[in-house]
Amino acid sequence: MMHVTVVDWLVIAAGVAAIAWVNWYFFFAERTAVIANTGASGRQEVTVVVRGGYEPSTIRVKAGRPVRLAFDRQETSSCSEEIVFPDFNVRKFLPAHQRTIIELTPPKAGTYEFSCGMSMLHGRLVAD
Ligand SMILES: [Cu+2]
Repeated sequence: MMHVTVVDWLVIAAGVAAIAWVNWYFFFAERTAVIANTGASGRQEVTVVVRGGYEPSTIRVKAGRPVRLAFDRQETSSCSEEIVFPDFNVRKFLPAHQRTIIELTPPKAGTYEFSCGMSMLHGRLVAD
């Protein structure tokens, strides 16, 4: 017969907590997703507030159509001073307390990550 120790229970509890956290994290990320507004030109527009992270951090767009992102940086913390879109070869400086426009077109459906220059803050464009 299997002998279950307190340590075993702690390992199991930690595993369950980790799974719950991952589920919550992705659920929360989906909940905070926004769908880009589409103007008459067909261009998709979103404002992203940069303050200790990206808000919203998940942006849903249509693939194959231009996206205009306005990064509104409301802090001076050096962490967020650069924005990087590796899939688009974009690396741009975001001046504090200003809006910086980045335009790109997701070529096909998929998830395109973006981050700060040190890869500490994360967001994503989800194109479908
Ligand atoms: Cu950073």
